[in-house]
Amino acid sequence: MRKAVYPGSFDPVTFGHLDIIERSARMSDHLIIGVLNNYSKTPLFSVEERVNMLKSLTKDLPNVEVIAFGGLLVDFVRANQADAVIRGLRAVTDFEYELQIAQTNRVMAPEIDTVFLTTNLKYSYLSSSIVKEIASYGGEINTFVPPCVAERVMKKMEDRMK
Ligand code: COD
Repeated sequence: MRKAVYPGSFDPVTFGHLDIIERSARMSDHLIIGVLNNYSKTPLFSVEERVNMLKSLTKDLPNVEVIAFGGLLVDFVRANQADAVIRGLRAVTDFEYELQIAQTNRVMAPEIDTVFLTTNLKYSYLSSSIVKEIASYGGEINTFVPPCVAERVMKKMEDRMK
C-alpha cells in the first residue's frame, strides 16, 4: 500500500491498537493514524490528549503520522490522498459492524479499499472499553496498555472521583 489510514477512537490506545499500527506500518509506505474527534460522545481523553499519546508511542516509526479528524472518514482519507483504510478484526462480533462500515464507505468512495488485519491472539479480547472498565474499579491495567497510558488513565479516574 502506498498511503493508508488507520482510523479509530483510541480512547485510550491499547497494545491491540499498537500491534495493528506496527504491522500496517510495515505494509505501507506511509501510515496515517486518524484519531476521531467525536462531538456526540464524551471520551475519557480529549482528541489532543489521544493524538499526543499516539505521537509519543509511535515516535520510532518514521513512516507513521498521527492526525485528528472530524466528519466522514472517506473525506479524511481523500483529503490526505490515501488509498486504503486499515481496520482490526478481533472476533466474529467485530465482523458484522466492520463489514457494514466498509461496504458503506466503498459506496461513498469506490476508490478507497478497506484492509482488515486479524488481531494478534494475545490481544484478541482487548478493547479500550474493557481497559476503562477495569480502571474505573481501580484494577491493574499495565497488561493492556503501555505504562505512560496506564498512568494517565488512572489519573483521569482519580480526578473523576474528586
Ligand atoms: N486487536 C486488533 N484490533 C483492535 C483491537 C485489538 N485488541 N482493539 C481495537 N482494534 C481495532 C478495531 O477493530 C478498529 O478497527 C480499530 O482498532 C480502532 O478501534 P477503536 O475502538 O479505537 O475505534 P472505533 O472502532 O471506535 O473507530 C470508529 C471510526 C472512527 C473508524 C468510525 O466511527 C468512523 O469512521 N467515524 C467517522 C464517521 C464515518 O465516516 N462513519 C462511517 C460511515 S458508515
